[in-house]
Amino acid sequence: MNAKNLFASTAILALLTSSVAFASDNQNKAQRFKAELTALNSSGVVAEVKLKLRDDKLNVKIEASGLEPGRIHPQHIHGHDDASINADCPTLIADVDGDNLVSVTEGLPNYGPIVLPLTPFDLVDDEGNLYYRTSISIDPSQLQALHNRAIVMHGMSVNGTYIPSLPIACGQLKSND
Ligand SMILES: [Cu+2]
Repeated sequence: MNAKNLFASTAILALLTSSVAFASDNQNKAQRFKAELTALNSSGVVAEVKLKLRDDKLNVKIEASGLEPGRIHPQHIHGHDDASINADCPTLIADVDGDNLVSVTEGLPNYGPIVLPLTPFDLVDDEGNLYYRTSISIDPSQLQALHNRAIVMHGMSVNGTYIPSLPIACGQLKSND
């Protein structure tokens, strides 16, 4: 290898090394988000959700109260297909059929479809509290623009019938860095 080639390969090596260092810096930086959920459909449910996204791991913490004891309450990240549109939470104005409930479909114009289920869904304790921790492996491209997403919890009895899909709490995710 002559001096010119040696110089070129050293320069390329330096470039490679610096771009690798840059990539790993980016990868290791955790993004944190938080949502304060308020009740939907007069459920009385309040919840706080914290998310930490690093690389392909999403850590989820949920603390909720006022849930129906002994039930599984589906919980999801919701958002619009166009991730630049900010998902929000419906009010009773979203009740199209006039039954005084916002059904899961009536809320879709506000919070959009499910982006990611926060599974496993755990049983709620006898007092209606949920203290939830999980770590989900995800494809990071699935979770763009988390600051434009919302968390929705579901499941409540109406006139003695449990409706697992009925929205009971909702909150917008905000950056919590
Ligand atoms: Cu949902």
